[in-house]
Amino acid sequence: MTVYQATVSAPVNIACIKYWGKRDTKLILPTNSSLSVTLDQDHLRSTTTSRADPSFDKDKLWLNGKEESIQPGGRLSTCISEMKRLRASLELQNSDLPKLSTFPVHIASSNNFPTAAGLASSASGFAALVASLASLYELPATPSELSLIARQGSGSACRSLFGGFVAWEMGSAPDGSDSLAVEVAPREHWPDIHALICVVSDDKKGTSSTSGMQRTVETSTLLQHRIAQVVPARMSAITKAILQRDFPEFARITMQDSNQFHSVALDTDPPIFYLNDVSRAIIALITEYNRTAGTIKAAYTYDAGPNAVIYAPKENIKEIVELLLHYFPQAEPFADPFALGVDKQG
Ligand code: 2P0
Repeated sequence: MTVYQATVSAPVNIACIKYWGKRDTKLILPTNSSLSVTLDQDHLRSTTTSRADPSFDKDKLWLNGKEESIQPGGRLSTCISEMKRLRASLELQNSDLPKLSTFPVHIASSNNFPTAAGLASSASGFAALVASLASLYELPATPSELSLIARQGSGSACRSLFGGFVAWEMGSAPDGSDSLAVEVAPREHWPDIHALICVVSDDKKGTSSTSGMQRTVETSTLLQHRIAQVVPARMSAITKAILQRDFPEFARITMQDSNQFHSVALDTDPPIFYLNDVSRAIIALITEYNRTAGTIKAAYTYDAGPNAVIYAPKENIKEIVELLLHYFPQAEPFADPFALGVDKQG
């Protein structure tokens, strides 16, 4: 008997221009475009195996070994049914194909990074889920086409379908057909940039991204300014900086955008605080490091939590790790820098 099964993994991505706000919560259409770097270390990935079998009684999903319910109409269910729809249209074109679209699927997904790393797993998780179903169904879809579906699982997931430097173009179509991820530059274009993940706290965050960003959309006037006046120019400027491998410019924009994202969180009613005192001390340290160097040698960025991600050219990583360990000697996780690219120690 033929076994229909596929296993695919997808990496974590960290945004330089932040996604924060939806104009359509069901389709997950953002209020602004965003841009990220996909981390290419083997140990920061979600791996998903999908299997289709007519003997299964229904679709099921296991996350890190624990079964999760698939709510009808929910994000998981949407991604699975969209992928089945693509398979069904392929089967219509080629009647020799087995009718996998009619079989229930069992999906098992796991992350190889500890939850303690404080990294959101929804981006890599939904990207891996969609990629594994695309492989199972042998869909001739491009990463951008798959990103349309991963986006409906979790917005940031659409960017994890590509490696390297990736933009999520917000699009304007009401049906979301042009809200997708595109490659800005492959990883090989700029292998010198590394990322250092500094675990400040592994506590579960107080406000989830999904509910936090909606509160921001409903209450923050600063967000409206950000959407209209700030992000479009930053998207062009950072794309240019990436294409020109201009680190100081890339870093300046990345830090400004992290700061503005946390400002719109603070401008939300009631306010949302993701940074803590240690996060702010790291911002001060990197600022001082750059000031004394007379040039920008490192960029910090923070997502919906207190943990820092520091982007820097490879040659600066060792110095930055030593600096962090000097000022935060108790912060043992700094000793394990996750380098982007060629090696673990930067
Ligand atoms: C980002 N974040 O661009 C931003 C920066 C957090 C801060 O994408 O509701 O988990 O699933 O679409 O993708 C977090 O948002 O939210 C996020 P949903 P998601 O990476």
